[in-house]
This record gives sequence, structure tokens and C-alpha cells, in this order.
Amino acid sequence: AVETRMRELFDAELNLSDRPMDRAALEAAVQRADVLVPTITDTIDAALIAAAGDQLKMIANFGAGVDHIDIDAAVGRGLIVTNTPGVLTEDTADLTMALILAVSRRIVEGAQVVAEGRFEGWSPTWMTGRKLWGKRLGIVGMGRIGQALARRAKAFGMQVHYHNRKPVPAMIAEELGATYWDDLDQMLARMDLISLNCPATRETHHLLSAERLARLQPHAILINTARGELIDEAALSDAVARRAIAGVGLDVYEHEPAIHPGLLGHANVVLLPHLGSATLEARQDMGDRVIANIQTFHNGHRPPDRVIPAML
Ligand code: 8YV
Repeated sequence: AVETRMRELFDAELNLSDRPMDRAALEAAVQRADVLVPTITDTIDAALIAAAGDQLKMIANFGAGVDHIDIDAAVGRGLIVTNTPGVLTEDTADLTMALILAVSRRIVEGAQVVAEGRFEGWSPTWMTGRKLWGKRLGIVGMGRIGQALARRAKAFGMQVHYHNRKPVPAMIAEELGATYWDDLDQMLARMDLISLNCPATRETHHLLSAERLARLQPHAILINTARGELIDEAALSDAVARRAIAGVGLDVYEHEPAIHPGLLGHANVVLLPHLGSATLEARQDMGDRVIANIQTFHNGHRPPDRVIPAML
């Protein structure tokens, strides 16, 4: 439906293959198009922006994260950049909760036992996971998705803690019952579960370095539905191998779609293929948001979801 509307509204050249465009196709596109609609798999770097023709006015990203776009280069060139925040918040928070549950209650492992015909009867100590109620969840990045996760976690009886560049407004913190940690290192050392919900920027690259991973308690569970670049994946697989961490749930990877081989084949590591916003509704809404941004800009107004470097 989004494709149909795009065709109706714009003189659109659509790549509907569901495969990333290759570099040559992207280079050709920036020479022709007024508006580029990339997804996470399209790298819009400074060189590509420099190669753009003067007709290019806007990059209307299909997705919330814009780490695949060199925003400084784009804005320096006078381009308007927009994204699609808000419409995928609840779905990504749902998937984060799903990973929290899957890892702590061994859901994937259990389903596999049944699927492989290995369920031979219940016993009191078999397949015991970890309780969520009363546990401390540390959310790294308290933006829209972090807050939506906090609401869910609170409903599960968890104690919500968070690290962010600055505390959220007091009213929100109170509603979420969330405790602010200015010092990430200290928060990491005291949590039962950690969830990453911040954007990938120069500052957050390898935010969870080997040194920071070492701060986690051995019973801790680490969840990442944000961006793979936030974690030093080699260091994480090392921690998994050494049993320095109890469980891991990932939806995103440092070198997506490649996954560090050290993370594969562990019962306590649940890996998903970047499904955060993968609901029919969210993808439809993301498309509608892209269209709204383009139309608003085309009509001479400020698009609702403009991304400026200061926001990152
Ligand atoms: C998308 C995402 O799958 O919005 C994001 O930042 O990671 C996902 O919702 C992807 O970005 C589509 O371009």
C-alpha cells in the first residue's frame, strides 16, 4: 500500500526487491533523485553525498536510526534529513520484552526441546530460568523506546533503572518509577538485566567495550535491540565463552547481517534477525511517515521528523 501511494504521489523509482541497492545504483540515484528514501542497509556516506547532483534536496529515511547516514555531510550540503520516530516505538519495546522473557525463561531452548522430540516429562529442577519480578533492569538510553520498555518492565514488577545523557523529566521518571544513574559503569555493575536502547553514534560506538562488559555481574542478562555497534561483539562472545555473563538476547549485530561465530550455538544466547520494527502495522506507519515528511517538505513547510546533528 505504501508503494502504491508513493507511485501515485511521486514520480517514484522504487527498489522493491527487498534487497539493498548496490553502490552503483545509489550513485546513479543521487544524480537523478530529488528525494532519497534509504533504509538501514543503504550507506549514505560523505562520498555519496558529495557525488549527489544539485537536484537532491532531501533524505527521507525509512526507519528511526540514522547511523547509516552521514548527517553532518548531508546537512553541510543543505539537505533535509528526516526519519520515522514514534511509529515503531511500541513494537521495538515489545520485541525487547520478548527477548528479556526468552532469555530469562529459556523459551527458545524449551521450544527446541519439544520440536526435537526431547520432552520426556517435567521435573522440579529441569529447565529452570530466572524470575523477572523484583529484578533490576538497567535501560541504557531513555528515549521513546527506552521509556516504552520501562512501562512494560514496571508492569512485570521489575525495578527500572536507567542511564541517559540527562535525566528524563521528573514526571516521567515518577510515572515509570525509574532511577537515574549518571555513571554507566556503576549502573552496569549493579543490574540483573541490561537493555540497550540508545542510538549508534560516534560516542556510543562500543559503549559496551570489553572493560564495561567485565563490570556486569555473572548472573546478568544483556539485551540489545538498538544497534550492534554499541557492543564489542568479539568481547561479548569472549564473555559468553567464559560464562562471565548468564544470558544474551540480540536483535542487531556489529557487522549485520554477519554475526560473530562465537555467539552461535549457545543455549543462553537468543539471536533474532533485526525484527524490532517488523510488524505489518509499524512498517506501514513508517512508510506513511516517510510520505508525510516528503509532502510537508514539498509544500514548503518544515517536515515533522527533521533530524539535525545536535539531536544525535
Ligand atoms: C528498521 C530500525 O528495520 O528504525 C530503525 O532504526 O532499525 C528498523 O526499524 C530499519 O531501520 C529500516 O531501515
